[in-house]
Order: sequence, then structure tokens, then C-alpha cells
Amino acid sequence: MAFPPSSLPVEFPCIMGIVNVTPDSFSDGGRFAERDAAVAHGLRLVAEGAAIVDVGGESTRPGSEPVSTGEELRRVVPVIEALRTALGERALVSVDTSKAEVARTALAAGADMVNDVTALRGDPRMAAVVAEAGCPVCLMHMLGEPRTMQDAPRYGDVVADVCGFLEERLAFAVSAGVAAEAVLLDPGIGFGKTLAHNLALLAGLDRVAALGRPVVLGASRKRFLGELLGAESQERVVGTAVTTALGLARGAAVFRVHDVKENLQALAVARAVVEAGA
Ligand code: HH2
Repeated sequence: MAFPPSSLPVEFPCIMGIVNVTPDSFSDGGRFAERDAAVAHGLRLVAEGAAIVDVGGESTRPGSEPVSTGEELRRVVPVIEALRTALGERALVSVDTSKAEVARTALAAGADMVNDVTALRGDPRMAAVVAEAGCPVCLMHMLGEPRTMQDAPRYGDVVADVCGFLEERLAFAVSAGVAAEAVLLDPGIGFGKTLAHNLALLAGLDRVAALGRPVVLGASRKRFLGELLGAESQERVVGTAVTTALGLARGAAVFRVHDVKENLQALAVARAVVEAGA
């Protein structure tokens, strides 16, 4: 399979495992427990085959409120430091943040790339941080902001609109000094999209891939799967694996998922079929 050249040092297709560092407001003891649990989870995802672990300290679920820079730093930096030390060269560490200060500190603590769900729009200093670090960056499409993004999102042609947005953000990144080869693009499944929008984007992923940068797909356990299946989050693993298989067939390169083993299996089968037809 052919993927665009990239400065991200992984082989495509690959899995990006999700490490959410969830809040704990009880005590400092709780904070250590929270850090250790996140690190153990990240190591487990890599043992299962993730090439990248994506560490995030701010939920972007629909309706969620932002957290302060200080709090986000306290959540993610110790986890990134510990994962970097424990993983060595075995896997890459990504920081899922839209704050320049968090990205800068995380990169200094050993993160290899930045995953910015605002595509460099959330913090005016983010583009410079990424350009100076020379690190890979994922630019994601989102309509509105997490607090309000699911309030009746509207598009002309959702695939064309998302592609236009991603093209513009890629050009912006390059104009700010980020190498084009350092950029990955993500249609932002679930970020200001109805079920129909998410399905249209999955069906039209080849048009996103045609922009010439590796495509990241983040469909894992998301709400649209619950709408299709009538299933709670933990029961959406098979549905997620189907999106992974279909996504690979349409050219996606990186799959951001909670369940590494199952999605690696989906990739292996989808890849065998795609290559048999090549
Ligand atoms: N989705 C979420 C968070 N970060 N990054 C990229 N590049 N693509 C995505 O689709 C994406 C993302 C939301 O998913 P999840 O991690 O399950 O929830 P939370 O926002 O609580 O971290």
C-alpha cells in the first residue's frame, strides 16, 4: 500500500493508542495513582502493538468544559516523562493538546508529536511551537468548539467542506514554517457532525487522503457508533474495527483507537484484501 512520505518515523498503517489522563480531585495520592494508571495503560497499548500513544489531559467530548493550562500540564507531563523513559525507541509519544504551553513542555519532556484538535487555531502560539520543534503535527477538523459543536452542525457538502478546511490549515501550517511532510490530517469524526456527516466522511475518506498527507482516523467507540448499534461505549469495539477496515481501504494511515489488538486484527485483514486486489 502506498502512503504519502512523512517525517513521522512509523510504518503506515499504524495504530495510535489512546491514553486519557482523567481528572482526580481527591488528593495528591490520587494524582500519583492516576499517573501510574495512565502510564501502565500506555505501556499495555504498546505491548499490544500500538506504534504511537496519544496522551491527553483535556476531554474534548461533546459538551465538555476546557481545563486550565496548569491543570493540563499537571495531568500530562508526568505521564509523558514516564512513558518516554519506559518506552525508549519502542513507540512514539503524542500529546493531544491545543495549548502551545502544554505542547512545548510535553515536547521537552519527551513527546515526539503534537495532536491538535483545533488544527493550530486554538492558540496563536501553537504553530510557532511546532515549527521550532520541527515535530510532526496532526491537524484535525472541528466545527465550533467541544462545548457547543453538536448543536445542529450544518455543512454544504461535508466532505468538500472538511477537505477545504484541511487544505487551508495545511497551507497555514506551512506558511508558519512547519514542513508539509510533518503534517497529518484528520477529518475529526464526531467533532461538530451528525451521524449522516460522520458516515459521509467515512465513505469519502479517499478524498481526504487525496490531499496528499497521511490521514488519521479517530472513530473509536464514538457516539455515532452508539447511534447505529444502540450500544454503550465498551460495546462499540467491533463497530470501531469495521471503521478501521473501511478506513484503510480508503487510504487512512493512522488509527486512533482505545482497543489496539482488535483494530490491529482489522488492519491485517483489510490490508490482505486490499493488497490482493492491487
Ligand atoms: N478524538 C478525540 C480526541 N482527540 N484527536 C484526533 N486527531 N482525532 C480524533 O478523532 C480525536 C482526537 C475524542 O476521543 P476520546 O479520546 O475518546 O475522548 P476524549 O476527548 O475524552 O479524550
